[in-house]
Amino acid sequence: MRISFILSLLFLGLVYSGCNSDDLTGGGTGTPSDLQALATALGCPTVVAISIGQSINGSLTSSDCSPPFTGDQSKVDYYGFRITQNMTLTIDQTSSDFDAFVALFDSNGNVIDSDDDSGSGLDARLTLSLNAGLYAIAANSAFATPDFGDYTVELSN
Ligand SMILES: [Ca+2]
Ligand SMILES: [Ca+2]
Repeated sequence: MRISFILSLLFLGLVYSGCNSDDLTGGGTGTPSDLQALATALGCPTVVAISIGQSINGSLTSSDCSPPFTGDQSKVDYYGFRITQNMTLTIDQTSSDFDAFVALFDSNGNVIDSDDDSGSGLDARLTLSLNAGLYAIAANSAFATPDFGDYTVELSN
């Protein structure tokens, strides 16, 4: 098991800095090469690593990337993660500044699912059963016009 795990990492050409608890539970932060792959697929230079159990504060501003939704002039931040086993994860995006909208993309930059208001109030929540792989959370606003302000995105299981 351990050997095959290491071999599969070598096969993928991934370089891990060392073992940590995330590796053992099958949910780990994306490596730099993972994040670069997502950035290329999404057409956005900045993809921030997020791990299971982590909550990150961010803000949408005019200098952020545009989402790949036709005719959508809003802005988006991306958060990347890799899971090494199948699992059910929940993504929450909360904001008191704007109407949160969250989407999940696969490693090819294709949208898997999205949510507007399944959290509290206008907050967004996605719960998905995911296969092992590389994913990007899009922290977005709900409307096709720009909406700026602070938010929090959280990945949990
Ligand atoms: Ca931002
Ligand atoms: Ca919403």
